[in-house]
Amino acid sequence: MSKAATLTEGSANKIQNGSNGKTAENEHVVDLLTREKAEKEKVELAKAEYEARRASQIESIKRTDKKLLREMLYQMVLGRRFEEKCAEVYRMGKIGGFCHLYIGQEAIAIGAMMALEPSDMVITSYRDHVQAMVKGISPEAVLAELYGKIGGCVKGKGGSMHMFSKEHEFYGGHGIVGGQIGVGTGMAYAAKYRESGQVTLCFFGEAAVNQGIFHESLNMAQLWRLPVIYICENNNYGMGTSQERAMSTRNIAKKADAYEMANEFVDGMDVMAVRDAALRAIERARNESLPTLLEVRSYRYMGHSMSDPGNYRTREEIAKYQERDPIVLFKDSLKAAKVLSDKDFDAIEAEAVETVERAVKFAEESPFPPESELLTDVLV
Ligand SMILES: Cc1ncc(C[n+]2csc(CCOP(=O)(O)OP(=O)(O)O)c2C)c(N)n1
Ligand SMILES: [Mg+2]
Repeated sequence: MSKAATLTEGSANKIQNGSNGKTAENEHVVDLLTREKAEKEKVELAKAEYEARRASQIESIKRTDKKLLREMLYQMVLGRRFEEKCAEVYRMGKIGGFCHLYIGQEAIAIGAMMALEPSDMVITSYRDHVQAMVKGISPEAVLAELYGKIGGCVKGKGGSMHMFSKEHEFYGGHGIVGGQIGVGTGMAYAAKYRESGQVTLCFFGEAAVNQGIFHESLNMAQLWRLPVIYICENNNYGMGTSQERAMSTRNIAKKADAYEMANEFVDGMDVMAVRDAALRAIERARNESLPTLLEVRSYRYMGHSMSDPGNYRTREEIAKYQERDPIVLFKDSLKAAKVLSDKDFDAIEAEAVETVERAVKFAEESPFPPESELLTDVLV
């Protein structure tokens, strides 16, 4: 136990108020105690928030089909177990290159994407494994892609950051921060031009909105009334840089006001809140051919990528967000609404674990691409 932790609050006050004995060591201890107290208060606040959130989530659950609710929870649990397995096999050297995990952010992909029609289109950043699976690419094909194997969704040539499937209307997996905002806007333009009726969901992180492409795209989308939904996954960090250090304003959703575009702030820990906001935006896109910007506030539990030791934030900060874990929250709400029992949850958990094990077996057994694949599907 640290020296600070063994001190009582009274002795800390004494240190703080004492007129003499103000040593550098004392100041250090006071600093630690103040920080510790502030972090504890944050955790208490998070617990209270969690309860309020649960009450509103239950209301939304009551309006939703039970089979769909079960599937949503399954997809969230599958995403979590899949990503935990990715971290495990990455450490074993099975996956090479970059690997950005989505743990903590599952409510965004599941809430937004499960409100779509299968023919709608999705594009995202390099943090793309869970989105790929929710769009219908099998866990086997996603994991084999991570392994660089021929059974992967792009024959092992894309890897972690470049999941793609035209068949599933999933258009990547992009490594250039913000690059997909321009491409997603073009996809929505194409859908409108062809009168296909498709809606485009375009995901990106909060660090991407400081780039010109974000503003150029939003301007065009509103001007040309494009059926696109921009989803900013605000996890508060762009690699090791917090939003506070990089952005003049806290409020990203409001940036759309500059283009007279509809916008909403959404709680990214609440899968039903994400779904409800997505449904409103999808209706606007489909029926009025108008874009929306959703700022979904969330948090990633793991580092930026597997090689990030995460020295820029405290353990307490991560714990604060884990108090509001989106899967636990949803599970508790479903139980409180008497939609699912403990036995149902166990079955969901078992099914997810089994699916991940099947994916591992497939990825392990799938061969590496043969030499004949070296120059196919690539621009030369
Ligand atoms: C144009 C460009 N600049 C810089 C980078 C390096 N880079 C990779 S990820 C990243 C942070 C992006 O953060 P954010 O958009 O918030 O997404 P998150 O990783 O949090 O999901 C940066 C700066 C890049 N890939 N592309
Ligand atoms: Mg971010």
